[in-house]
Amino acid sequence: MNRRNFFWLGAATAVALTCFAGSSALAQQKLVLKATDVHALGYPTVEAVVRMGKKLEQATNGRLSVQMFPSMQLGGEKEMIEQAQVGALAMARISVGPMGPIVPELNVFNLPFMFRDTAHMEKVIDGPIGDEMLKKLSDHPTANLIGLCWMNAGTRSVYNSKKPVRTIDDLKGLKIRMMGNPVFVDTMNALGGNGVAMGYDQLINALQTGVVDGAENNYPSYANGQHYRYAKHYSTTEHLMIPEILVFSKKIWQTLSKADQDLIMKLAKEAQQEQRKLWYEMEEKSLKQMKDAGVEIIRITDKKPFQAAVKPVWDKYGAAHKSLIDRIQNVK
Ligand code: GTR
Repeated sequence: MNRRNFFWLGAATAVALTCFAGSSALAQQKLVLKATDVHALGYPTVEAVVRMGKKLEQATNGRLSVQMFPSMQLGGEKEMIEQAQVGALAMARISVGPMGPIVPELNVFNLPFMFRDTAHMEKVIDGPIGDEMLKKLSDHPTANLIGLCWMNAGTRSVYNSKKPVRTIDDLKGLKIRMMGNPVFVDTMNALGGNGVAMGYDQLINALQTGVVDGAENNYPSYANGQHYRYAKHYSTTEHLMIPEILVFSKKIWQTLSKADQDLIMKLAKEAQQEQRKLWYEMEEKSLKQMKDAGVEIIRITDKKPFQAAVKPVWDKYGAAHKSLIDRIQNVK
């Protein structure tokens, strides 16, 4: 080897070494994954993601961690979805409610009285249909989100400030806030009320000022969100059972190694089961909180008139997804 070649070889090795050192330094670089939720610290969905973050930190010796922004600190669910889409945050725990307009198949979960009971819903999200729907979201060409896992959110029932709703006729004339997705406004209108689409972040104010007479949600959101302060009549209409979803920004996901992606997926599946336990505890705690606060809980045992009234909603939103609906209904 002459002197000149020797020089070039040396230079090339130096470049290669620098690149290697650079990429391994990059691999070792700490990454803080920002996560958000509309609910406060201690709420089952928030707690499950916080715990997932701790496990992630431990498994990677602190290289990957999760920073939680609870209580709508980064806005409502619409804003959360948008921020995850552009990579301004890594993880968002959102209801499937506002996801329907983005991935049409997901809207099937948003149909009123879709699931027979909680056990049915859990079987669907834990099974092949649940996996398929997460994949539908992850593969969606413009959603820019990865579906990590599902979470429980109980059943949603109507509450209002005006009067006890005992039958479907009592809903007439009530302005009820619904999540921002036409399927929900149509559902409330079909039930005889006036559905008003609004973000969760605006709801407490709207209840307080009388912009709406009421809303609909599960016990934990109603109790933790302090909605009972303004709307004391809670009627167990149980018209919606919508699972929640933990999404990851595709933009950030694509920068992660396969091993890190697999680890996050694994921990998310664990979070799905952990959240469920926390959920049932929180439901009980919330019901007690409601009773202590003097909420009038009206038990509606005959759901038939409510189910019959939403038939047009099924015709409008379900027709395009008949085979998926059949498969869900056949899950025993
Ligand atoms: C809650 C749910 C939130 C949000 C909220 C709403 O039950 O956990 O993600 O969707 O309802 O009504 O907007």
